[in-house]
Amino acid sequence: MTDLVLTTFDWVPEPPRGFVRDLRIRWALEEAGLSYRAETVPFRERSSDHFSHQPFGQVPWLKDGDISTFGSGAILLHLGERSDALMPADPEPRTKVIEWLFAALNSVEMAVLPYSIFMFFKDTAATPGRKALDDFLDKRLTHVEAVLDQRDWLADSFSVADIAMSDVLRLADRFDRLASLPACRDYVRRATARPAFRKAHADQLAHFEAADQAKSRLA
Ligand SMILES: N[C@@H](CCC(=O)N[C@@H](CS)C(=O)NCC(=O)O)C(=O)O
Repeated sequence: MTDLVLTTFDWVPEPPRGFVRDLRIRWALEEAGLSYRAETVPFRERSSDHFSHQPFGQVPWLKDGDISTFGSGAILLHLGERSDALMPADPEPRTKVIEWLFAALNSVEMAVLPYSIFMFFKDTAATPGRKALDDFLDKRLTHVEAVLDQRDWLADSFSVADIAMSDVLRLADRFDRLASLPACRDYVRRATARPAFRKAHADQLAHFEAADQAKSRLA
């Protein structure tokens, strides 16, 4: 029996499908060839047990034997420790992976996420706050573009940093924000063409599709 258990929601509405962060973990597990089992928690009601694993009532979290860890970044790091396919053991390239993993989440996702919320709600009013966010995001993306123009992957080879960064950029791309950033667009294409991404993405979509079918059988 596998000792890796990934927890995600039992169901989510259509818009976030294909973007729920369990995808990052499924992807890493596929890249590393680690078998796992998916478990679910209700999307609608968040229990105290759910909060005991993920203190914000979110997903994903991963159980690895007796260890339970939440947050896609922490989980990617945890899995990186288990597989050279995700993070090299050699200290120099490993440090590069770690810094870029944090940069993906802390420098890029922190700007892409609020932008995506505005776009999702079609809130394009040119308020000062929105303009500041746009400028901030532009700067982050322009710097990532310059880096990706020089190399295929963020560290020496594909790693958990690329899982995080390409998934973050995928969200920007969803709202056409990479239109003038060809290196970012190519990077997202390169990353999402990987068989491990395709499998992880298909598995997430199939998971929520099965939930729809189960719901309609009960209706
Ligand atoms: N920093 C967390 C964020 C987790 C997160 O935002 N999860 C979303 C799904 S992708 C969620 O659970 N949303 C429901 C909610 O916030 O209530 C991570 O990287 O895992």
